[in-house]
Amino acid sequence: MLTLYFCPGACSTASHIGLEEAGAQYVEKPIMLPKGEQKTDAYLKINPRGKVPALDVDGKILTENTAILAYIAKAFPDKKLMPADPFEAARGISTMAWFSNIVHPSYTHYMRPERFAADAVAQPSVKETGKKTFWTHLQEIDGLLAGQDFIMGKDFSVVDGYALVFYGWGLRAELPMKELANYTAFKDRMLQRPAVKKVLVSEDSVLIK
Ligand SMILES: N[C@@H](CCC(=O)N[C@@H](CS)C(=O)NCC(=O)O)C(=O)O
Repeated sequence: MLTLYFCPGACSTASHIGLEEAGAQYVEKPIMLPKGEQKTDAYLKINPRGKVPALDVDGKILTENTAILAYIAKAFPDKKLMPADPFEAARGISTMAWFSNIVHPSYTHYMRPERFAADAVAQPSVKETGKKTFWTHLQEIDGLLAGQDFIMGKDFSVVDGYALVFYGWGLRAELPMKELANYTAFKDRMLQRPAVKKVLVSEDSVLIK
């Protein structure tokens, strides 16, 4: 049995899309970050780091989008959610690691500057730098999509749901997302996918406003 712990609009949307694209049977457990539900004793028993997503697989917990998405792709091989070629599959993991380690934290600097500078005077600069850095990463993602439909090439993979999360965050940060023509076409292509649409509607995503 699979149970996904997620928050609408958070990076956990990537894992949510992965499960839906896999056609998996799973239970949804929303953890509302704005209400601090990630810090409750009950949730800290699931993920002591107090973060979403977490995926319960038959009573064992997997955290980190990169691992959850790699697991989903392996667990549902018929869906071909990662390239079959070992090098290409590793390249997919590499891109997700970059999303997780570099792209996501730049947005966190923008959203939560107080986590990076205790001095309130320094926080506006942390916020501004985070936003600028996030934008350069979005431009890089736009470049990755030049001449291809999906992040890994011509075929959809679990990496794509993760890439879509940052488009939505760019909209939230009021960045000029329309300037990113490849990324915008990709976002529109993703919205045509019934599984993606279902998740975004259920999460009341900024991507479908
Ligand atoms: N690298 C992790 C990042 C997880 C993460 O930072 N999740 C955020 C939501 S986007 C969270 O749960 N934040 C709650 C908090 O920091 O209190 C992943 O990809 O799963």
